[in-house]
Amino acid sequence: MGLKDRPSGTCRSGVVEVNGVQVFAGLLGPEEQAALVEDLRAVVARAPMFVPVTRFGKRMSVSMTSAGKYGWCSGAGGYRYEPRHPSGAPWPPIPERLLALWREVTGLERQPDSCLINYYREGARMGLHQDRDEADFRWPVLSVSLGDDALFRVGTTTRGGPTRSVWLHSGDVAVIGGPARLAYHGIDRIRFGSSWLLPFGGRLNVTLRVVG
Ligand code: MD3
Ligand code: FE
Repeated sequence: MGLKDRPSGTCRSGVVEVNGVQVFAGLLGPEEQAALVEDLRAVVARAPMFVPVTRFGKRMSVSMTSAGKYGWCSGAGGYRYEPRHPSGAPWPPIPERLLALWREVTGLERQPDSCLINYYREGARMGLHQDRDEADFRWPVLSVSLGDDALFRVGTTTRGGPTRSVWLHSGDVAVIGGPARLAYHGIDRIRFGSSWLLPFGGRLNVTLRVVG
C-alpha cells in the first residue's frame, strides 16, 4: 500500500514540528506497520539484536541491530559504523518498503546506506545525545516508530539547552534535517503495553541514514 492510498480516519494524523524535527503523526496505517514489522523480523533473523555498551562502559537498555552497507556499533574504541554485524557477517539489505518510504518522504535520489533498528523493552530509555558518527550532516535522518508510545525529547545543539517533548506513537514518521540534525535528543520512557503491534510489547524505532 502506498502512502497516498492509506486508510484515513483510523489514527490522528498531521505534521507537528518540534525544535526543527518534523513529525508526520499517523503517517503509516496499521497494515503498513504490520508489514514493516515482518520486514524487520526477517532482518533480525539474519542479524540478531545485541546490547551496545556506552562509552562509559555501561550496557544500554536498548537493543540494536542494523541493515544496509553500514551498521552502528559500540565498543572499547567508541561509537562507529561498521560494514559487519559483531558475528562477522555483512548486514542484511535494507527492506525495500523502507527505501520506498525514504524516497516518498525525503524526495531524495540518494538512498540511505544504513538502517538502525532500536528495540525498547519495558523500562528502556535513551539518554540525550547527538548523532554525529555520520560523515555528512547535510543528509537528513528518517525515523519510524512502531509499537508502544515513547516520550521523545529534543533540545538544541548545545547540551543543557532548552528541550521540548512529544509522544511518538506507532506509525509516526519523523524527519530530522537542517539545524535540528545536530540537536540533542533522546527517549525518556516508553508506555509499555500501550500498543498491540508487537506480540511481546515494547517499541521498535527504525532510523534511515546516509553514512558513507
Ligand atoms: C533528532 N533514536 O537511534 S529517533 C538514535 O526513538 C535515536 O530510538 C531515537 O536517537 C529512538 O540515534 C530517536 C528520532 C531521531 C533520530 C535522529 C535524530 C531524532 C533525532 C538526530 C538528530 C536530532
Ligand atoms: Fe539519536
